[in-house]
Amino acid sequence: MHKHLLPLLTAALLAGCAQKASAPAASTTPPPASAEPATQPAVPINWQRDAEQFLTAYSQQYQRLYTQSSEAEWRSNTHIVAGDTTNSAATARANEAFAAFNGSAENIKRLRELLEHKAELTPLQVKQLQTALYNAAGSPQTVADVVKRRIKAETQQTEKLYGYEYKYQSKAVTTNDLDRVLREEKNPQKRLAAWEASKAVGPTLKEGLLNLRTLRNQVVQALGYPDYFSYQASDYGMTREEMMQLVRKINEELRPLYRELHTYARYELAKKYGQKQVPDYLPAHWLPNRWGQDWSAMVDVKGLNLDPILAKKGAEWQVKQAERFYQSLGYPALPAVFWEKSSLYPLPAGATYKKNNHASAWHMDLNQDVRSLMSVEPNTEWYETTHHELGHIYYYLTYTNPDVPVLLRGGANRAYHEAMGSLMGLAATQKPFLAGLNLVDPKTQTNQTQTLLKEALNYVVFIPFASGVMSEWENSFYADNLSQDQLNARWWELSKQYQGIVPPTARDEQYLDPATKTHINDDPAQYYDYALSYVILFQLHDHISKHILHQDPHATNYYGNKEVGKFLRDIMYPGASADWRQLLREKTGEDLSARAMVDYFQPLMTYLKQQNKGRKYTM
Ligand code: X8Z
Ligand code: ZN
Repeated sequence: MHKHLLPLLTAALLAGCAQKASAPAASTTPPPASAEPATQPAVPINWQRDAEQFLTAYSQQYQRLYTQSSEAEWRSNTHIVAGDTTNSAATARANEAFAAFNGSAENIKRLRELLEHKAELTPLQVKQLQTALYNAAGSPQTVADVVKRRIKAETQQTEKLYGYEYKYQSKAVTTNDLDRVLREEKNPQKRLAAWEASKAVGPTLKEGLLNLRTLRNQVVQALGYPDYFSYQASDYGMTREEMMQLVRKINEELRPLYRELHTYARYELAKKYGQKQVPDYLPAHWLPNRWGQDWSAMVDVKGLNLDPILAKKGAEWQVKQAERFYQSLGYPALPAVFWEKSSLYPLPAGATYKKNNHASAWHMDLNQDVRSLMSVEPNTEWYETTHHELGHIYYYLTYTNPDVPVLLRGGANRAYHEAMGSLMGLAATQKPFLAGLNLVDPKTQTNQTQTLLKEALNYVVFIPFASGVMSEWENSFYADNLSQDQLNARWWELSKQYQGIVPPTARDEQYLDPATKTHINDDPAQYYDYALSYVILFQLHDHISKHILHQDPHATNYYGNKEVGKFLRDIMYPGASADWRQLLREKTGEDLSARAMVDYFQPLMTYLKQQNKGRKYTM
């Protein structure tokens, strides 16, 4: 694959020696001692100009190979045919080419060389070079064979996960079907069967996941990272320990509220399922979500139930409505390519192929080709997810501008990227918003405490899952080399400790329940992004409500407010060229903190304590 690199590197090296300095920063720097023979007049190297030339050529190649990789991945995730190897072979080829470029020894050498002259470069150049070096560590060609095996194993793992045929009541079903049972079914036996069906994919992924752990760790170790978890945390400018400390702190801050919710849920669900004994820990199949990460379907707020409204409007309406919301804030209409090339809805019955049914958003070419992969059905969960995905899409479109170089077309950090659309999802479920759009009757009295409870069952309940179970498990898995005969035991140990959830029946090591979560397989060691994104989301929402809209954060209507749009666009615009800590401080006046999230739900504490009076607390 070096054929792509040679012209580029030659150009960069030639430029490095032949031209005169012009920028002031560089002209004050003496040339390296070995650069010129003593007899020649010393021509100072213009590091800024050299870096610029290198980055221009590098970025062009990067964008081209990135696009080819995206196209192949898109195909692999939207057309999964059991036993077919054409897609996976093409994807492996494209990803290998991209990896070979990113991790090429020549590029790494040049990046390091330029970064040695950091002081003479512009901050924007330094950021780009650091990003390129970070990318290189994902696929260093000093261990080309390991990288190649990782790529192959990753493609296979995704195909296995999404090619899997789930069975419930001896019929083939989708995960949407199983999720519906878990949201709506009252019969505990049927719930148990659906929950177990949703976990049946786990064991098929065990060998692949263990192999991926080794390969992922080995790849980043080649450039000096201790393990894959540390590598992912370094993207925030943090060590693994710092990241774990941060997510543990967030978890502790929300723990008192979670404890109340947990107690409440045990008693309410026991009642609902006709159980006389209230269990100390929640059986996993009682909860309206496969992993117990969102319990909001437990509560119906009279007058605010979106499901019947959405059912009438249909799946397409939700995507269009989400677009309208963004447009109302001043964002542009989605480009034609989004509608032409996205895969937004479940496959028709009888399709001869499968697709990745977890929602995602794609910036195909780091330019205008943006797409989303979803399986939207008309219900509250997908309504929020649709807003979430369009948040990614509008983030892509906003930082695709002349001031943001290709290499920095990413979020201020990964959590920002997750926060934007989730924020819009929250805003799009608040009563004044829904009333303004005539989706609910503004005159109907609705219960504010029930509304807040439903929100807590979504946002608060998520925290111990994301910052506790997922992050701790992956930390053990990648950094502490969790023993392969402890994988499931550790998972359930953490679920009990953080979520207060236990498996319905013994789940020994023949199962691999963590692997049923897509991110464990294809978005590794980054799930704390979502925990942090919720924290940031509430910080942004708090600021928007109080300082832009002058509305109660519990009852806002963002719709049509151009100032809100400007606030969000200003955060999105610089992409990863911004310093994420500085940006948060600038925009909200605060450092990253669960303060706003805790405040938002504080009114619920009194209510829950009252409800839980006399009940046994077990966490
Ligand atoms: O995975 C996602 C997004 C990916 S773009 C749909 N989320 C997490 C999950 O589903 O587990 C959003 C919130 C949590
Ligand atoms: Zn997302």
